[in-house]
Amino acid sequence: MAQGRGSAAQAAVALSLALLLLLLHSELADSATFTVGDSGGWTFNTVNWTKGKRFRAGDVLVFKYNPSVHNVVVVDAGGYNACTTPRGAKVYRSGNDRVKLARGANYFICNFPAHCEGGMKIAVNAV
Ligand SMILES: *[C@@H]1O[C@H](CO)[C@@H](O)[C@H](O)[C@H]1NC(C)=O
Ligand SMILES: [Cu+2]
Repeated sequence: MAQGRGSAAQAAVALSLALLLLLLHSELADSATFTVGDSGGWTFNTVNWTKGKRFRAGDVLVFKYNPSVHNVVVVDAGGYNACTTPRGAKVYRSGNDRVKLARGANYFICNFPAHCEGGMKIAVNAV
């Protein structure tokens, strides 16, 4: 009897684990990876690349660029609109940066002189 109950409990645990893995898997399957600017990469006039795309929290943006002439700076709405870099802003400069989107507004600019003004900025709303 005791053994019967034991295996029933084990089966329940196994089932719960299986369900948990299934949930985790579907969460992962849900997240998408986007190459910013598509084949053109992260460059001037990328500002409208986001149009018509649907982003979710946890999706990954891949910024591909030549790091000797561009970078990726995480900014706020003010920094995005005015092309300015807030104090302490996170700067990526590898040339192949993967950035996970947070829920809500995510703003990125290149802060090399005049690049943001040249449309090297994106605003991404992740739901
Ligand atoms: C981006 O879209 C806006 C609004 O439609 C437009 O005025 C602007 O010229 C576009 N910029 C580029 C670089 O295509
Ligand atoms: Cu740039």
